[in-house]
Amino acid sequence: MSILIQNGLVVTSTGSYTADVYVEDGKIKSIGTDLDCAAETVIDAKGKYVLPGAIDPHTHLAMPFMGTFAQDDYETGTIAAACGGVTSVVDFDLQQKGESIFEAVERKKSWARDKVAVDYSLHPAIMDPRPEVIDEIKTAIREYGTPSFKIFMVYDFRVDDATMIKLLEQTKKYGGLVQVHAENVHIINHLNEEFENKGTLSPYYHAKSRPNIAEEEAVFRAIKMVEITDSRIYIVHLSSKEALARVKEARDKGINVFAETCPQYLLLDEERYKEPEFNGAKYVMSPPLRTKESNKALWDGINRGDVQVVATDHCPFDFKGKKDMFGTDDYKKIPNGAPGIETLLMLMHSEGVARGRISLEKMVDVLSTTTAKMFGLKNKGEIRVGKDADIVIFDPDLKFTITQEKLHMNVDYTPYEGMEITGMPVEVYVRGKKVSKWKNDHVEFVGEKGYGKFVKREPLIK
Ligand code: DUC
Ligand code: ZN
Ligand code: ZN
Repeated sequence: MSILIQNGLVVTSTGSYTADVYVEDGKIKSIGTDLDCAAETVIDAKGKYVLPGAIDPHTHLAMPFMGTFAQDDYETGTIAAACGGVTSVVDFDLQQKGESIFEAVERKKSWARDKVAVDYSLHPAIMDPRPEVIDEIKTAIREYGTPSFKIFMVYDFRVDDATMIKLLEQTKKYGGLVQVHAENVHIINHLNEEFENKGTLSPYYHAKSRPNIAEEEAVFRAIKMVEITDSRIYIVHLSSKEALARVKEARDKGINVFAETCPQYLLLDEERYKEPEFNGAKYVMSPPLRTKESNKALWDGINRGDVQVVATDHCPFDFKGKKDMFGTDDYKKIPNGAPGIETLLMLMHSEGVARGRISLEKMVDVLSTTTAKMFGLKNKGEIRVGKDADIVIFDPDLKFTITQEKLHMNVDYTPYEGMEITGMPVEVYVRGKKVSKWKNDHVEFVGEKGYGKFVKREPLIK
């Protein structure tokens, strides 16, 4: 199967240029002007961008959580990904009590098999850090192809600081990376108790129970563990300007701390929790939405390079039936999470590039190129000869109004309902196979479930 994409603007993380891109057998074979290659499919991309597919390294597909399951499984979640221009996902794989890392990885692979429509990999989340599990880190990095490990500083399945230190040491030794959900559990528990006593339990108090300082303290503590072990860490879903300041301060000192944020922390703010008729529950996620000041600080952090990756934390629960299942009288019982996998690229382009907040090249960097490097996806993340042909043909002028009906995520709402978008993917390819295309007024899935492959990732070098 061969494809010739003619005259598009090829965008890389460092520059953009007009060229033809020739794809054969799922790989980018050549790039140049006026390429003379006979191809089965020829695409006229004049006036369009040729982008590397976005990589979402933070998803919770089918994850059991807070008495229910995140609703998108590998089929619906990756169909939505394909329609949004996300060509690879790295999904969290929560190790269960008594499980080895190997068993956790095989279990989640079995959920993906026959269902997954784009390429994928897994980050094991260490929740039962028995000595043999700490030892298994080496094998996970070198043999399973899963060199990044998630830990939580909150929730019942959190790890303590001693375990964090052990994991930092192990990953440093063998070329892995610890990813941390950083919030201080004791601050949150204390405020939960206070709000319980006062009877202030509406969705707004979810945000108030998890203040910026809870994130800042945990980020600061995680950084100190990195400093003491001379290791490296990746902070997931950074949300507040105070926590970002701790990241910047550490990076300025040469400490290896990396940070990810998500569109919701760049674009939405805590006023959303005040929406009437329990609608604030749609935004109950952890960390919570912050203020406009934090939104702005995070865009600045991206431009300075203190935030290197933008991901989604895709973890959808229906508004009717899930968000309101137990939590109408108590924010603590509302399942935490929101949908986002399909809107990642359109939001970053429309709200980021089109509004002049970031450059086109920076968008490609934080959605694809640095993400691939950060997580050892060596054949992904760039329009470059030899890389997988994971390509988005993107029309920067195409208009779309976000509405749940036209999206594919298996959930009954989107936090961005009604938002006017400028710029949409018109054709999306995974290893040279078309998986989605624009038709009339929305993107349609044209791929195949089960086509996606598990990608064994490389060890990550310091
Ligand atoms: N936060 C969420 O909002 N959902 C899933 C897990 C998490 O940490
Ligand atoms: Zn998290
Ligand atoms: Zn998450």
